[in-house]
Parts: sequence; C-alpha cells; structure tokens
Amino acid sequence: MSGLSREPPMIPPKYFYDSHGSMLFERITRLPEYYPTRTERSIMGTHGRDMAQRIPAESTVIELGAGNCEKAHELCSLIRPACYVPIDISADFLHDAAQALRDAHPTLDVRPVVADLAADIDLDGEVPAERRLVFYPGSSIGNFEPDDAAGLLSRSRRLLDGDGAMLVGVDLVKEESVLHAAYNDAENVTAAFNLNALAHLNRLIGSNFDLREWRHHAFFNHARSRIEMHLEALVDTTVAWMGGERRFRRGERIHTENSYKYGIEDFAGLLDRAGFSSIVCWTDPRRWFAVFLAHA
Ligand code: AVI
Repeated sequence: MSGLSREPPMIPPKYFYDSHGSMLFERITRLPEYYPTRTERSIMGTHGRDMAQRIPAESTVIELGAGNCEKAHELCSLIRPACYVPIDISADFLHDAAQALRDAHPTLDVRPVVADLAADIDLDGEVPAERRLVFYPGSSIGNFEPDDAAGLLSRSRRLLDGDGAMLVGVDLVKEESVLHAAYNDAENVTAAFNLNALAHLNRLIGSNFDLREWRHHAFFNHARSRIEMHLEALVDTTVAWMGGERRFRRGERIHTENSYKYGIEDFAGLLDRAGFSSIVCWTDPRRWFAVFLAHA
C-alpha cells in the first residue's frame, strides 16, 4: 500500500468498505446528524414525478456504485425502467443485491456489471444502447477530486446516446456546524468507520496498526470546499506491513477521505464541461442537497 509511505501518508477511501465498513456506512446513513441520505430521499419524494416526466419510459437505468441496490427500488417505482444495470466493484455484494431486486420486481431485466468507476466502464453489448439513464445517487461524486469527478461525468456521458441522461445526487456547501456534525456524530459511528480502514488494511497487507493508538479527525476545509477525514496518531508509533514500515509521530495524520461540497452553479459547470446540456436541478427547502438531471 504505497499511500502509507507517501508524504503526507494516505489510505484511499475504498479501504473503508469491507463488510464491517459497509455495515457501518449503512448506520451512518441513518444517523440524525448525517443529513445527505435522507435529504436526497426527500427530494426524490417531493420532485420524483417531475423527474420521471423528463425521463423516457422503458429506459435502461445504469446505477454507478449500486452497492445493495436499495435506491433502485424507489427509482424503479418512479420511472419503471425496462432494464436495470447496477455497477459496483464488490462482486458478491452486487450479485446478491441484484437477485433480491429480481425477486422484488419480476418483470425487471437486471444485469449487474462488476467494474471500478475510476476506470473506463465497459458495458457488454447486450445492454440496450438507447434511452439510457446513468443514476449516481448518494453524493459519492463528492469523494472524487473535482478533476476526477469531471472525468467520471465525461465517461458517463460517453455511455449515452443522444436520448440518454444522467441523474446525480450532490451535497451542497452549507453552514460549517452542520457539515462538522455530519462527520463527527455523537455515537462515534463515523469514527468507527474511519478506524475500520486500519483493521481492513491489517488483514489485507499484514500491517500491525493498533487501533487504540489512532483517533478519527474530520473537519471542513473552506479553501477547498471539502470535508477531510484523517486518522491521527495518539502516540509515537511504528507500523510495519508486508514489504514496508513507517514511524509515525504523535499528532501525525493519515488522510483517508475527501468529501467535496459544491455550489449549484459549480456543479452545473462540471456537467457542462463533461458535455451535458439541458441541466435541471431540484433541491430541498434548506438547499442542503441537490439532484441534477443532465441530458447527453
Ligand atoms: C459515500 N460518501 C458519499 C460518504 C460521504 O459523505 O462522503 C462517505 C462518508 N464518509 C464519512 N461519512 C460518510
């Protein structure tokens, strides 16, 4: 894991998501302080019919980072797609979730694809090319650097014919106290989620991180408009792993995640740069979150 030897050290956020980490993330989405999931759901609830009217019937929904396919159930009842293509990096999780979706919607053609969103997405020729909707809910686009987010939007755009569109959830800039609380919850679930990356690495690369020697640290970086998550050493400590070793001073931090918060105009600009047009967006009354629909 080369990130541990970097200056400053980092662990990519994909290491949060072993099975325990995925369970902790699901708990995060239900925390009172973590507003994004429920705010996005409320926007879909309030404006779903308006969205559905702008999306062709019998479309093919391609969901990026579909995970447990939970959001597909709501979307499917809104727009009734003919085909649903969940894409995720975790094969086992994806195939189980796809089966559950088939059981719940017997007439829906479900075709899971295992792929890493950071690379080119290769949909096998069997996925219908017309009336595609790329669906990327949950504001995970914020976990990419803005240039990489623009790259992912461009690659999504390339999956679409002239009649295709993208529906994407985006977390917006807001009062710092609200952001801070969402990533520093009272029950310390986010702290456990962050620290779990170390336990995951211990299993994957044979490192000997002692989780008691590290603490969760998350703050809003105004200049870069992002929440940063770090793990901070509570003591001087040496960590060894297969093929490497590093000494950490007390107070030294490992950067584990960025979560960018956008302004509406800024994100519309990113969609525009990626070649999308006819961009519409819906927000909640507090303008904490936005769902964008952009056409190819
Ligand atoms: C997955 N992603 C949108 C979450 C976020 O808010 O950036 C991950 C997360 N990290 C800490 N809490 C939630």
